[in-house]
Amino acid sequence: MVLKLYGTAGANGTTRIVALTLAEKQIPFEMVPISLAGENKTPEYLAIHPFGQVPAIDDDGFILYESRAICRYLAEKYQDQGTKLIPTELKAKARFEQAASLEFANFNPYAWTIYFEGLNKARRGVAKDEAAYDNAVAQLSNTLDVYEVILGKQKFLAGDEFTLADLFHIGFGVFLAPAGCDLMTTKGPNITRWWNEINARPSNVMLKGGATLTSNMFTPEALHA
Ligand SMILES: N[C@@H](CCC(=O)N[C@@H](CS)C(=O)NCC(=O)O)C(=O)O
Repeated sequence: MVLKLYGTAGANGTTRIVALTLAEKQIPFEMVPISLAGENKTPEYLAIHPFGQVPAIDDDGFILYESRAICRYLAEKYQDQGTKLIPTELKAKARFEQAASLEFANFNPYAWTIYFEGLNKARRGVAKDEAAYDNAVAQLSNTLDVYEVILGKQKFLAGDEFTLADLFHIGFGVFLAPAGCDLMTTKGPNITRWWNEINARPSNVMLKGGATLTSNMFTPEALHA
């Protein structure tokens, strides 16, 4: 049975990183769009994801939720297919886990707050909490000061190869500029080089263009069009 991806049709945020992983690994999938206007809280969907969130997958009866766990599972299951997203050598893998932890602890909380305060609330006509937004920008700026040093010594966050640790940044990183925060392209030349490169992964370019996430959309032809 083909893998089912439950997510938002616009492939935003956490759905985006699973979609990008499917594309990088060239894994066939069926897209099951879930509307966050209530479809995610139905008993049927809660049986798949007990928190009523997206994304989730059903891989031939194996249900998994939490976007980063899904990406790791897919990268390891299809280790020899497509882009190698998790190193196998012990120390390289440890460096990957180090970089993935940085994203989760030192990048995502601030990027998410900037998105939520600066873009999500604006779209809903709700006033932004200026203090929360400014604090998140200041914290993200501190994180990026360190990224600038790391990326001055290596091409990507876990070393010289692109990994899931870089890919995880794309989910909410793409929302920063539309939310009024230009740090990814103004903070330093090494961050700009890195961000421009990962942001230009062909699957992300397709989704940034506003494409609706559909089953098996990442054919080699579409990715290299
Ligand atoms: N830690 C979870 C977060 C998932 C999450 O927050 N998903 C959002 C969409 S990006 C959602 O489903 N929101 C609806 C809700 O929480 O009710 C993951 O990475 O999968």
